[in-house]
Amino acid sequence: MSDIIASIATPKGEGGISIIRSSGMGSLSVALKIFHTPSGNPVEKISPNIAHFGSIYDPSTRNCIDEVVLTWFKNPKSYTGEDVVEISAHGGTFVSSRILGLVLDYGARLAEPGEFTRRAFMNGRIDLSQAEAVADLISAASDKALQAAILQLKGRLSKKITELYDRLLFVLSQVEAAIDFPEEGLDFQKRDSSISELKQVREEVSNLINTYKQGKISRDGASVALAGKPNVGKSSLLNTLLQEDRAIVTPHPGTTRDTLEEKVRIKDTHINIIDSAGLRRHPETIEQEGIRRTRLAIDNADLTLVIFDRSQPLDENDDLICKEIHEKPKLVVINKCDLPEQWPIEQLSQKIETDTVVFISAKEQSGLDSLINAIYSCVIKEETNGEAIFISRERHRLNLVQASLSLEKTLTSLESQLSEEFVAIDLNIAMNHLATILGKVVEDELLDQIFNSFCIGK
Ligand SMILES: Nc1nc2c(ncn2[C@@H]2O[C@H](COP(=O)(O)OP(=O)(O)OP(=O)(O)O)[C@@H](O)[C@H]2O)c(=O)[nH]1
Ligand SMILES: [Mg+2]
Repeated sequence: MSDIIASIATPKGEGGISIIRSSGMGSLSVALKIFHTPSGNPVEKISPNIAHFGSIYDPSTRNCIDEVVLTWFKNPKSYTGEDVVEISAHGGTFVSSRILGLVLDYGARLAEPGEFTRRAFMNGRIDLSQAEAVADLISAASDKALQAAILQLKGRLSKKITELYDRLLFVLSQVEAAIDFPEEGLDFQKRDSSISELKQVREEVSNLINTYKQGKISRDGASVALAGKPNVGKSSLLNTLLQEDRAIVTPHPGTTRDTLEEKVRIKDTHINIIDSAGLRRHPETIEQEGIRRTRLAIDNADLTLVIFDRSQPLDENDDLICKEIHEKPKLVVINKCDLPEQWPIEQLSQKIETDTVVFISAKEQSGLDSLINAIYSCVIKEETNGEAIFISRERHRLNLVQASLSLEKTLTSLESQLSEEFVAIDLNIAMNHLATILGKVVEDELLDQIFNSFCIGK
């Protein structure tokens, strides 16, 4: 039996309402020690799922502390699957921590981060991928991220993984029957149909793996690096996209020394835009570290905006950036188009692919719509429809890759007529990897890692 946990479920600070939430067997009796009718009498009857208006009293002083609304969610029909009590108090920092203090004094203990959701998982209300979706939903910063999280929370991914698992289980049952009755073995027909089923499952697993890059972009946003020689207007562009003076801009080349990352929402998604030191040959010592960081940002970016200054002749530093960015996903941006042009665009096409070029003025804020459209179509490769199932977490990808490798081995064993024992071992490993995604087989350490990233009260 689990103990009673409690915490303030709403964010720190002052607000309209603060919710003190508790969960566990006996959480209602704890609440009823401090919750009374509006006139201060003990409450005789509480019904589940109904908001009850009343007052919180400190039993030691008989002082009224707040007027609140209490709701009891009776197990198993609650977020955690246990008895859950939510006290909605006035949203003051002191009053809510005072009420929490009373709940703790009368039998609860403070919840760890994510412990409510962890209990929901332990009690089978949700599986592990759905628990992860709760965290994703809370941190979602765009419609795309929100949609990805809600589909996962509603069990879209779990359903697919369960379906694949069950199909493997069916194959395994045939293989195990052959192990149990060796005189019969896997007859030709069953071996053939198992091979074809395993191939189909492997195909579906690899389709899911292929959704990772776009799924991750939906969840976390794409990372977009700004690159170019010093003074082309990288920081000005960052500020323009953010609509605030975030980065320092000066007329002196070499102003930005460190990387600076900010979130910008574009359409239904968001990007993490990274401004950094301009690349140039023969940098001063102090610039070298900045340039190392720029290269790192470009290496890790989903897209790099390669920026050129239209108002100054192209030089060896522009050549340097063209060379370095050669193989990377990029979008060419010509800045300072408000000033007289110093070179024809053809001059650039000899140095870098210029299929899509966007002309802007970061200073005058012109060309921004085209830039935003171009960034969007570079990072969002295909429009995912509402039905699409995709993965967005590295943990899921790794398990699917492992499952796929084990399926490969299973198929090789089956095709080369190896003994059924070998087939069963690899098939079991593949199934275990799928089960790990759902949290059916999972180490405490992994659970700690997942739930510790939650906020307290969730
Ligand atoms: N006329 C004009 N000036 C611009 C434009 N964009 C930037 N500038 C100016 O160019 C100078 C350099 O701009 P920054 O944004 O600091 O350039 P940067 O690429 O970040 O430079 P570093 O940090 O030194 O690498 C500043 O004086 C800006 O006001 C533009 O579109 N038009
Ligand atoms: Mg700068």
